[in-house]
Amino acid sequence: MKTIYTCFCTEVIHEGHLNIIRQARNYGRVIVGALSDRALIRYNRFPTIPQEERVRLYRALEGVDTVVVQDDMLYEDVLSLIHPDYVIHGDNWTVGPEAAIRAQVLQKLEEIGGTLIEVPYTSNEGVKKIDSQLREKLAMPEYRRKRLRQLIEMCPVVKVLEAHSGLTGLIAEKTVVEQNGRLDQFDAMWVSSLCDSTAKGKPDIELVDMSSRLRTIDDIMEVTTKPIILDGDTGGLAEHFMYNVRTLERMGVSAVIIEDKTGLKKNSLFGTDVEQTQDDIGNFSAKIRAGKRAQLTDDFMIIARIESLILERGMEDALARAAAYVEAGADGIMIHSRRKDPAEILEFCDRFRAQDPSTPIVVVPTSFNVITEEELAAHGVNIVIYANQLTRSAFPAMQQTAEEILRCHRAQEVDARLMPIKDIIQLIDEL
Ligand code: SPV
Ligand code: MG
Repeated sequence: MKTIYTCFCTEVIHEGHLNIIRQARNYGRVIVGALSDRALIRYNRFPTIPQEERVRLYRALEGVDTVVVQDDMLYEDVLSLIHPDYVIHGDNWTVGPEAAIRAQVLQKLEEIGGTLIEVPYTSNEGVKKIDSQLREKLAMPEYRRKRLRQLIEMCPVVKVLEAHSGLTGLIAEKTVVEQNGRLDQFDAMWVSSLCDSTAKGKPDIELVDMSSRLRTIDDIMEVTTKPIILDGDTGGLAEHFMYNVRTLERMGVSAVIIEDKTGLKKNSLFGTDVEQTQDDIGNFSAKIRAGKRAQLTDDFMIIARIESLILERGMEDALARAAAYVEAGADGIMIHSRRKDPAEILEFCDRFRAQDPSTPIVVVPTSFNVITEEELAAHGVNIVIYANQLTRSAFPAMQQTAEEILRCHRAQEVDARLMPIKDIIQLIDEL
């Protein structure tokens, strides 16, 4: 008997999936691939039920003979393994980033002598409703909050993009690229103090207060589902930090990163060009402990940021602080540097990993931008934050447009490089 293969990544079975199975049965034994969690988070959307449960869900469907796990969004390995006579898929993958996956399936089928069957994609009100309900579920605080910890477990490296508004949040949420057939996207968002302040035309000195920062977070949360890491600056007074931890946790923020500075905080990228004071280990550890005491769930993370390299206090100081902050309960360590050469960051990561194999390490490669995510992961880094590149790309574009309109006394000259009006009015999905 012939075999037919299809890959599912859903956690709710709707008419469209049942139609695929119904059609597949006409060709032979039906094998369903369950896309693994690891592959799913890059391909589509974050799973709210574990891989094993999805396997059970598919296995229980009438007409399904076998379920296998497909561990890569490309079909190469799974098709080599099961050699099906047919692959069946909806016809919605002929355009967009998924087209590359389809092309690769066609190539593989030619090699193994199989045929691709495409059926009209089912899109109706019921299917759209299920889709939007799944998105809403992911936006709920209890799902969003724990997702950062889940990502750290699942991914070789968690990739985080800065967001300071609904619009930048949408870019972090929705940007997907296809490269060599594989799709890629960001995992989480960083609410940067620098960019949140800059967007408000204010300096990055803890002047934009927590109420305003929470408002920014809320704007982002309204339109996204990905987890949020807040740049919590110094965390303020320990007594205030405790209340803020509760608030952030309740909102569904996944982590706050606080830096071991005290007094008037200035942006770290100024380094020693401006006066900045590092907190002492005892005080800062007490703040971490206070935050951890206030925390109610196991999901939320308090990450300690070490400024020793920024303030040129040396590697030994940075490592001693890392050990002390972990001892105080920090759920992760962020190490920062403003050198172009990543050597000191890598030395810290190697030496910290030798003393602590599991506490997550976070880096912000703004200055040391030559290094790739993969290289950082090889030195034990878990989270990479692209902290300000969106703001730095938007500002010059806007400034150039403003200057050119002034020079030309009209807007025609700038129009060619602008987003078409028809695209901007359709940019935001309506309910
Ligand atoms: C921020 O994005 O506000 C940060 C990272 O704190 S840095 O600007 O590099 O200090
Ligand atoms: Mg900051």
